[in-house]
Amino acid sequence: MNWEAILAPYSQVVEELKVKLKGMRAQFEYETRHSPIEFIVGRVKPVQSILEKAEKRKIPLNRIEQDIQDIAGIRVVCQFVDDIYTVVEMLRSRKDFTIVEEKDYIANEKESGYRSFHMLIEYPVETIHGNKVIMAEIQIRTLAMNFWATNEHSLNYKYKGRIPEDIKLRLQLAAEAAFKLDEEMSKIKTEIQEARRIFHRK
Ligand code: 0O2
Repeated sequence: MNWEAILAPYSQVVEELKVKLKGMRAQFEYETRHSPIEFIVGRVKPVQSILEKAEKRKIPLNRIEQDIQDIAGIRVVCQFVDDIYTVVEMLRSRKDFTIVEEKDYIANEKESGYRSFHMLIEYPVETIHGNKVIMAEIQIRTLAMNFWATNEHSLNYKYKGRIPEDIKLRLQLAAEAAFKLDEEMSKIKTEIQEARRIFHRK
């Protein structure tokens, strides 16, 4: 398989979405006193991870583009939980892509303790062969949720998906602690935002 050719439109989508979301972030900074977006990252799933996911889920090679929905992935990281829903609303009102599915793992956290809001979109991109609709996954989470998920992801990698029970339990407790931190920070949100404004004026 010519992976470079297959993945080229996915890279294009990741780059376009990053530019657009960064544009939204900049506009928020000019026009309002607080941007709901802290930072944006994006990646195309490495070929090795695509093949591993396909094998795990018994997806044949000719179905990879349809059945693996996060080959193009964008992550939007926010300061506060309610910023996540502001971003979700903004994405829902956009006309440049179609939302296919939404998964709220904040209201319904995963058993692991994972929290994030996932949006699956269909994004039309122009290629040298014409228009192609590419599926992409946008993950929206707070800094605390991102800290937890990054660490849990590393442990999952280390233990090849079989994290020992005692560490699993610690991770679940850590997920609750991270969520509590988000809740506490939300309660003093106005204070924090004022402090950030004073700091940036200096
Ligand atoms: P990578 O390396 O991040 O690309 P499923 O995994 O079957 O529950 P599904 O249908 O693939 O879920 O989609 P879902 O639930 O939207 O999850 C896809 C992505 O969300 C994952 O991609 C992770 O990035 C993230 N994610 C979901 N659950 C967890 C979790 O418990 N812990 C962490 N750290 N991340 C999670 P990949 O392909 O697994 O991995």
